[in-house]
Amino acid sequence: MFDAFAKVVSQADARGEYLATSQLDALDAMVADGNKRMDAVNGITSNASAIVANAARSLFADQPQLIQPGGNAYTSRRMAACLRDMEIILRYVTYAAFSGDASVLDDRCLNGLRETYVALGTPGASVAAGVEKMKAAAIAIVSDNSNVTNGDCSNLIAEIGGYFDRAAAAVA
Ligand code: PEB
Repeated sequence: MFDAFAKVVSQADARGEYLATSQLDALDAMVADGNKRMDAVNGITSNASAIVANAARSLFADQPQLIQPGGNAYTSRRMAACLRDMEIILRYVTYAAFSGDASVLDDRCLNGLRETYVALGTPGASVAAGVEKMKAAAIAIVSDNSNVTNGDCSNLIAEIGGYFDRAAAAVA
């Protein structure tokens, strides 16, 4: 599990090289924009329940077969497992956003998840659709610049969107 700093160190060490100026500049920019990152993570984290619940509701509206008898989220046990899975994925996306690196998401959440869903008979494409709905809600929260110092967050928003896309692609 890396953050952006440890990742750069690890890559440089693997080549036996000093940190490159371009790498130092990139990390310098990340530090300079650190408050944006913290605000974004805080915004997603403090709205996590609503993000999950609304995404699930929207997913079941689009794919009602999931909650009909025989569906993959039918019975409260499976519904609970589904909401829990979405919550887990969102939590790891917030860790990746905080770290500025996807490795925590990859190593602790996505690795083997596709195979798990295949084994369970859970439709990965439906999970991916739910993740994309969480992405839309999270990006809307991060993009809302009321009550924060306004600045350009386009890079950060693209980065965070990328973590959701990565999670969706891992199970689709
Ligand atoms: C992954 N999900 C399920 C299980 C596991 C995971 C390991 C089996 C064990 C259990 O039921 O608890 N666990 C989860 C995860 C990590 C982890 C992400 C990462 C660290 O440790 N059903 C649907 C939707 C979808 C869904 C498409 C969006 O209809 C999910 C939610 N996951 C779902 C369901 C089950 C499940 C288990 C329904 C239960 C499957 C079953 O028992 O039939």
